[in-house]
Amino acid sequence: MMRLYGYFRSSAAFRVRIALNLKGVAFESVPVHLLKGGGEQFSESYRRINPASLVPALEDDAHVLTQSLAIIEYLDERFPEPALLPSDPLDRVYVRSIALSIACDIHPLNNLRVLRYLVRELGISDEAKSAWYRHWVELGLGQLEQFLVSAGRSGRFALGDRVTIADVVIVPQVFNARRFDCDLAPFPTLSAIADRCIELEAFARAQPSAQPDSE
Ligand SMILES: N[C@@H](CCC(=O)N[C@@H](CS)C(=O)NCC(=O)O)C(=O)O
Repeated sequence: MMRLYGYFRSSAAFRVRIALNLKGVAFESVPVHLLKGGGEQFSESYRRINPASLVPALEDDAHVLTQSLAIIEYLDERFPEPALLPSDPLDRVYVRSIALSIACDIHPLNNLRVLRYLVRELGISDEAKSAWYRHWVELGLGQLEQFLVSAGRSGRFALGDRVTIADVVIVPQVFNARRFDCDLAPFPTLSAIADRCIELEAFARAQPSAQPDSE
């Protein structure tokens, strides 16, 4: 059975849990507590699994896979149904560009290690840290909302009425934004997509509160 090293609140691990559930692939969750004792991601045993000290990592037999989007594409290649990447090249670039705008342009700025560095090394206050967080989320999601609206390609989900990799990445980011009290009113399309997704069992079962390590 595959083993997923993750943390209930990690949005990158959340993406992979959704993809595994959509594919109907059984997996064992191995919690890596990102805060306890300075962070279990820095332990020697976890660094042997992922030298980057980040979750998720997926173990498939003797292979350790890292980077949530690479893992999701691997799962899509190994378990083609239901496809998370559409077949048409223009559909593919569209959903990938949504996924990457979150995974590359929003999420890394607000990752735990970045927030920690701002507070511990640069000495910014908790209020300033929250302002930083909300700034990048609200800017990034605002631009993504605009992108979706101008493209006019969304239906129940980001691309029409079928779940794709775009939705798999949107949902955890919207969850995070809600957790950090970002104002989601300016992003009605993204919020509605996230609300429709979470009604699906594969998404609901992957959410932070449903994880064994949830606090
Ligand atoms: N680009 C990576 C990001 C992984 C990542 O940043 N994971 C976060 C949790 S969402 C983490 O492990 N943070 C630990 C830390 O910042 O120390 C991916 O998509 O897998």
